[in-house]
Amino acid sequence: MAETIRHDWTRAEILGLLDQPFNDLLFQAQTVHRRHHDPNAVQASTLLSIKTGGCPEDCAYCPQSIHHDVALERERLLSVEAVRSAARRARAQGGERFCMGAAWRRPTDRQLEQVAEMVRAVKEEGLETCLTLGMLTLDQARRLAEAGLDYYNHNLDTAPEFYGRIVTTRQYADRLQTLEYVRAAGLKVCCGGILGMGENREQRAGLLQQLANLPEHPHSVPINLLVQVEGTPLYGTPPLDPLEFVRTVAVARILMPGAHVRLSAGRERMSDELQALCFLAGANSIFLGERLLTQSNPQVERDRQLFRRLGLQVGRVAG
Ligand code: SAM
Ligand code: DTB
Ligand code: SF4
Repeated sequence: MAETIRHDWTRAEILGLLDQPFNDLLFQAQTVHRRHHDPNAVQASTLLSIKTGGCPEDCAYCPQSIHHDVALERERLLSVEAVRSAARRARAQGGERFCMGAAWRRPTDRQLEQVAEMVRAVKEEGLETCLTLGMLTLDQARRLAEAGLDYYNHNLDTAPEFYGRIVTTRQYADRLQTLEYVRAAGLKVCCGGILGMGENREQRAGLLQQLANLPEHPHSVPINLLVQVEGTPLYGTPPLDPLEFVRTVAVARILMPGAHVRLSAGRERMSDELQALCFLAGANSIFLGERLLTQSNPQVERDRQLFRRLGLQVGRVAG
């Protein structure tokens, strides 16, 4: 049983974990989970898109890229007051962390200052803050830390060898560089990926290997299931076997015992039973609220009923 925190996992070891009989894998993941976390508590984050659409990057999964023909209303950067009221609503729904996302390749210094103001406003409302704005310089990461930002989200998305099939406008190394700046600025890292993009099990192992072998494990690891949006190149990709999704969550839990593993995008199309299996496999965080960035998420009432049935304490209010 892996007890020590490791950063030297080989691809073969990770594949060995993924290949186990399902019951053995889930037992192992749940055992690790219980040593490090309250098994009945789930952290709740809420998303807000602060700048929507018109992104110059060509990520094949994303409805916000200018390279794809998706019916989506573009929106300029929101005002600080609009963000503050969204944060109040999120808090009233039981959210603990407020995550703001912008469809940028990288922010300008002027944009960064505007976003820093939003961070201050959200902190005043009593929520933890997270941002995802694309690439940052070291100086920008430091300025966000000074504004009181808690987390920065920057996903590796998939294995290095599959990355070129998904994005061509940036390199894997660019992502790793921003993650390094974020750590150097003392911000907490939120970093994960997307499953169901046509990758194979070995490539899922490759993503997990990259995440687990970062100099520090990310504090939060969002595991997204691809939301297939009409007009994006990945629309029509053969869906991933749901049990393979659960396996990947379980291995993320085993490799990164202290992290919050987040059952992220794609929950709306999952059955209650599949979500329950993901929690059993060690997922202990979700996005709460009816919208992700541009796509929909389960209704809060459906979530409440599920959490009640599972006896899970989610966010700041009982399930
Ligand atoms: N532009 C910034 C960036 O890419 O880093 C921040 C916003 S971007 C929308 C944040 C993350 O959302 C991506 O890294 C990706 O993992 C996730 N995402 C985007 N579209 C998705 C989709 N259709 N299904 C699942 N996850 C998606
Ligand atoms: C993450 O890993 N998933 C969130 C958050 N980080 C920013 C975003 C999911 C986006 C899903 C597609 C959309 O709503 O546009
Ligand atoms: Fe732009 Fe982020 Fe979407 Fe890629 S994932 S197209 S960088 S908004």
